[in-house]
Amino acid sequence: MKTKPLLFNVGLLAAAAALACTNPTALASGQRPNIVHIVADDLGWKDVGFNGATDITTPHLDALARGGATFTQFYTQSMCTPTRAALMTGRYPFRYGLQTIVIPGPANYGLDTTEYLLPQCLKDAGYATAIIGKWHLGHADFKYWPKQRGFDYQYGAMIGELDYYTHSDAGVLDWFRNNKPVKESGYTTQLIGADAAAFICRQSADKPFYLYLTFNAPHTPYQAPQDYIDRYRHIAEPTRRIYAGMVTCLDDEIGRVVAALDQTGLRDNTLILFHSDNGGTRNAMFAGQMTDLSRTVLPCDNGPYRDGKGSLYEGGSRVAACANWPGRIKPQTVDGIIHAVDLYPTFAALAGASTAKCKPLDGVNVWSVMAEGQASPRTEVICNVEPFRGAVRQGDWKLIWRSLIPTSVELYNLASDPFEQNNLSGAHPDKVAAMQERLNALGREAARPLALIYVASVGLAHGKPVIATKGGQTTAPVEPDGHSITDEGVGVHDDFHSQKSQHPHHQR
Ligand SMILES: [Ca+2]
Repeated sequence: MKTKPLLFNVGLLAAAAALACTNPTALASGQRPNIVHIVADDLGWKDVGFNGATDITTPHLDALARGGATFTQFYTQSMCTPTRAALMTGRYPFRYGLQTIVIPGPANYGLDTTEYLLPQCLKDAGYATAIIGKWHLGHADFKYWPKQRGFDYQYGAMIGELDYYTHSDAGVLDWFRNNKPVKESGYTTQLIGADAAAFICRQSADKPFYLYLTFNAPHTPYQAPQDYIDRYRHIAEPTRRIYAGMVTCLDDEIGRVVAALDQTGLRDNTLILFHSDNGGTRNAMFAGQMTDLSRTVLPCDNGPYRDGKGSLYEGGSRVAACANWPGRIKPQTVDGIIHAVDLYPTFAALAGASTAKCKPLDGVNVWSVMAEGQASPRTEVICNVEPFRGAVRQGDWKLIWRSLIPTSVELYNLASDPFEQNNLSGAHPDKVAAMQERLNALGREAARPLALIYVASVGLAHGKPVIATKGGQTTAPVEPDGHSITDEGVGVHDDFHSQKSQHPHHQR
């Protein structure tokens, strides 16, 4: 007799869901899938339950991972703008000048408008396209904005870092819907989740959609609703406590999106892919500008992987990732190598879209890797090519080359040494030389980094001289502990910076 009220409640819930989210014609199997592409921002590799987090709970992500594929070698670039450019173009960012750092707020450049972007490609194939969340591929000119680059619908931020409640950066509002400023209250993670669920409810079953759902969480500044922070009273370190709340809120909003797919009957014909855009921040230089780092212990945990965001070590670009599509993706752990550039041709193939308008793609179709765990067609990853450093992985071997003085060359065998502790460059001079030549060849064809051009133009502009005066000193133009753009280091210097912000969660 206990089941009767339960059934009644389930019926009520179903009726409420039907009212909230009606979808009259459910999709038949075999149709082109909807794609919900969820990107987290600066999430630590180990800060999800499915990668072994013990102090942060992510039940919705864990359920997606358990029912689908969990990826152990899913690579991105090591920072926001380069990764997002790789996703949108299917091409490495060194090809069009976005390989170095991110697009700064005051900068006026963006992703080359001659690139044929993923949303353009899918839209041309009949998909509805939406970006809900963060863009960070150009904001100073409308020609760079996502609505102008193939997205039918846009909601969220254009730049890289914003206050979760005021939705602004340095007093400038960075919150838009379809290019129009939006002034509203709310926590960005929850606003983004709610808007994504509403978008899904608006879709018709006869037109597939691509939803690029790019949360700014858990990027700096470290802010979370108090009730989420209160769930983590057992975490003593205050920033880690807030960060844990941010991650669980992100997880709840992903749960809301999955629920919307269930309610609309679209779940069975929807591929959900989740990944971070880069590793968790382990170096204060890459922690954004809104957080007082003198008072902050960097909270992200990349588990055993070396270093984090901004670095060419694995912690910078080997990210938490999983994919789920009931009946189509086999539940298992997948070890094949996947890179962010591979998503474009993979999604295009699923959508039946033509990539003929693309410039030469670096990405390859990895659907058999994702769905079946087959051997990956990708055997090489160009981690990055910059004028001052580069890294390449070929098979199990990875070369990290710092070309600044002092130079350094490191060679690791990731099969036997995935945490990059034993530099074997001295024992394999021929391999080092061949991999250096590969990077040099790519360097010769690389576009000049737009960030370096921008910074040089700002730094060398003829401005007001700064001269000390009697009885006082001028303000130093660069803070004593400041970094130059090329000071991020490759090799020993990365460790120097990251060790300054070591914390107990980070295990080597
Ligand atoms: Ca990021």
